[in-house]
Amino acid sequence: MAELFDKNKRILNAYLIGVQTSRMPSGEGAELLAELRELVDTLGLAIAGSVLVNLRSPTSTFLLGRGKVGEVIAQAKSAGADVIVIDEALSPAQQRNWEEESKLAVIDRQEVILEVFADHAHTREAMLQVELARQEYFLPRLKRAWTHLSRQRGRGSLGGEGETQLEQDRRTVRDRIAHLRSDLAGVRQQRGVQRQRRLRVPVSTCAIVGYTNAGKSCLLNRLTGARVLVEDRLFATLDPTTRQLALGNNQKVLVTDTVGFIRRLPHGLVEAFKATLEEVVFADFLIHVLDVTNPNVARHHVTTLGVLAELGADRKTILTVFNKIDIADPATLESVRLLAPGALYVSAKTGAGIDKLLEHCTNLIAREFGATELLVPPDRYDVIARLYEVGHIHAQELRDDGIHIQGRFPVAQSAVFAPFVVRAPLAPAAG
Ligand SMILES: Nc1nc2c(ncn2[C@@H]2O[C@H](COP(=O)(O)OP(=O)(O)OP(=O)(O)O)[C@@H](O)[C@H]2O)c(=O)[nH]1
Ligand SMILES: [Mg+2]
Repeated sequence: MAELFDKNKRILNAYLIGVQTSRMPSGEGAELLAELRELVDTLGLAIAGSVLVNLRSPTSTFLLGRGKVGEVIAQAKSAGADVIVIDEALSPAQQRNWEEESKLAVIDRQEVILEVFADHAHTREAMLQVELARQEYFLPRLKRAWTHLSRQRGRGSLGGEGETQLEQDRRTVRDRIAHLRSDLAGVRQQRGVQRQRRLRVPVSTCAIVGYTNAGKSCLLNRLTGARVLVEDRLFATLDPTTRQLALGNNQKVLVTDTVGFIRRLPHGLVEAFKATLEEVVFADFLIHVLDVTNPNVARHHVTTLGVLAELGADRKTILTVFNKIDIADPATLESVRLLAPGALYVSAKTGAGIDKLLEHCTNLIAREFGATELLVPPDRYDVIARLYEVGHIHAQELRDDGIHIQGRFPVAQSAVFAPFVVRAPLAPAAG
């Protein structure tokens, strides 16, 4: 949100409007507003004040009723706000109406999240992904009073005579979207090549997923000695980092840290980050990290499972890990127990419970991805192709009796490989 800071070289004041609708569970509006505060703070804006509004029936003009709109604009102005932030998605028309009515910049939760992502993107892929999501968000919003487009506009004479500024802007943004898409396709092809290379290696893969600030990066560092940035701020990580972890029994696993999730993640961002999140989709199993000390941990749990479902990764084996037990009180630990029976309790910070987690991973891999030997009839290349898709093949050899294959295959895919097993993995030691 460079323009918001640069105009007057000072930090701008934001006035936050939380919304509790009748459809939301009671208290959710307040929780979301608290989260919005953190997001806005992460963005570097000062918070001039906030209000939680009860919304019974949304209106198409402003979302809120007219009387309420006048009231909160007056409050925002008397608090010295430069920006109003609304914790609900606004349609382009609603946003424009708010800006015309208040003569202030008005942004919604989606835009805040997009800007936080934009600030935190460092690699080329992340930058392209965020920029694509932002441009798609802006395209229907070019008519607004306050705009991010100053940079594109400065580029000189685009478009022919008689074309309105708006048409020109639309064209600029569309061209930019097309460019971003093609640049991304190039970057992704490269990522695909890297992943293919990894998949050929007979090593299981695991992705660490969870709500933002749960401690995912801290856990990756603890497990693998990686040095991923760990920060007490939202969306510190946007790019996946993969490190190898050596387990007992000579097993290895590649562990990937991923972007955090949040409630009401803009759909465009989920779409844009799908490629990065392929690490999640292709992982053999997931470690779902939850911050037990967060009072909204139950909703974080649901949100993460929801995003996993959106990615098509919700049927994977998930190890649920409650993190930050070093600062949790016993009552909290007891209350989260029901959320995920069988979950593990750790502190990525102090290392407590990590041995147990490693033991679980070792057993899980041995159980679900043990070294298996298969014999496939020589004419069944369809089976071989499927085996490559679902498992890790270390060796393939054509002999007189058929194709001998050694590899590791997830139990969930037994329909594919079980008919051809000649030597099954040894059962793991109990534990
Ligand atoms: N006390 C305590 N703090 C922790 C623990 N694990 C992580 N933290 C803190 O929690 C904050 C977030 O940790 P990160 O590892 O950056 O969290 P993340 O899930 O990677 O967050 P994003 O990348 O922003 O989604 C940091 O301030 C960490 O120091 C823990 O076990 N105990
Ligand atoms: Mg992180």
